[in-house]
Amino acid sequence: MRAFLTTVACSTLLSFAGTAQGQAARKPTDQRGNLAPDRAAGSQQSVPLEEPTPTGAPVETAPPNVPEFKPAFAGQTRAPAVKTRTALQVTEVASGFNHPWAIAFLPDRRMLVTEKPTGKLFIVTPQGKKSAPIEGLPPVDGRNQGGLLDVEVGPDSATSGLIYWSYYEPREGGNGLAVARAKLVDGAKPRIEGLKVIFRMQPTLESTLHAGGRLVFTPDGLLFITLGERSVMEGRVQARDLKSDFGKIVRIRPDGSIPQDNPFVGRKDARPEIWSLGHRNVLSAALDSRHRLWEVEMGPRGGDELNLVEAGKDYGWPTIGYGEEYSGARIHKSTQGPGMEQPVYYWDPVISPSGMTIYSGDLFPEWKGNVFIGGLSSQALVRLVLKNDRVVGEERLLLDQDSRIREVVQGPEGALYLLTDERNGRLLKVTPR
Ligand SMILES: [Ca+2]
Repeated sequence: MRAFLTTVACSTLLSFAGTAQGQAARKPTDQRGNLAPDRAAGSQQSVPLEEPTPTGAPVETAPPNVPEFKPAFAGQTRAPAVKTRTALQVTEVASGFNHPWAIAFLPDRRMLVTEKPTGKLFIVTPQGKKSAPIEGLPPVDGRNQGGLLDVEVGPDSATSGLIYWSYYEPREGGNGLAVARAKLVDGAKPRIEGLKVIFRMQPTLESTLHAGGRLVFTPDGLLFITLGERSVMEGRVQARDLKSDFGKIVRIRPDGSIPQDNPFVGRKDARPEIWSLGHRNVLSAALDSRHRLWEVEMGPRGGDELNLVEAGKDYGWPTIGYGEEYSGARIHKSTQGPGMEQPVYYWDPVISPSGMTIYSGDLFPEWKGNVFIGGLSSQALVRLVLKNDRVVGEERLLLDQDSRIREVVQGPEGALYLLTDERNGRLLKVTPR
């Protein structure tokens, strides 16, 4: 598994020293695009024991949007800046993807790559050769933040060939997030067979925003699905309502059935698939080395959050939080409330998170246990150093790429693979130089 892929396929080699990242290179990070924000974990002690806890100034230097909200504990925001010592090489593996959203590795090291607005799914070789779009996927509602979103290879894919994907599904009376699975049939014209929709977010409502859509398989073969609250007020107010899937993380079996040890099974006032509640729009999620689920959710202005997600817990949106409306209007009376969890960390101004991995590879020993998050409006690969489940250091990498980063995954050989969110979206690979 540690064999390094020496085939550098690409057209372009872009290099930079990670240590040369300075504040001067920072771009404004608090301006999102015109669209409403759209952005979906694993860890242990991420600092080797001999490493001192970082100290000093934070990486963020801009003033907060909501200065009247103060952190609940030291280190909940603006952790000290840290710098990667290893010089990085960024290699463009492939390009020409129309707003790609997700990467998943097949057992043979080829990748599945989704295109959000077109609903197309491609197979890409490690050398960057792209297949024809896989035939047979159901139609998507590709407007705005909808479309074809995450893709995952099933836990038994080597024998079953099953792949899983999430998408905004057009429905009678609106739309909603759905998750489907099928067997991938390889060949010159790849296709799927045995399509089954295993999950449909309820209720149906018309919205092209805040879909959520990250998929995370657990080692015991269960599937977490992150679900946004749809952005429109009718959806937002359901984020803490157990009768609605909006603003929830759910846990199902790969065939769509409900694990009987889910926290709300047996309650008449709750949907049994719900794992956690009170989320806004979770576009970053990953397991740590202890198999715990972490997520980063796209907050309002000044309110992006990192959370450690536990069964049955309420993460507070829209009742509590650290941000405000884009108009500057108040959302929350307070940052804290009874029965509601505090984020482990928050960003004000925001990073606009999408994609997440908790590094477990051998290619970058200094990154073990660190959290990597794609940044859209921040146009950065955000690195967090954790210690005892708190953030003790933050770094913004790849600012010289001038690109919104939609996805970050760890490849089988320990490199990071990224997607840029643009009309000519690129698949990038990050290795030591
Ligand atoms: Ca929260």
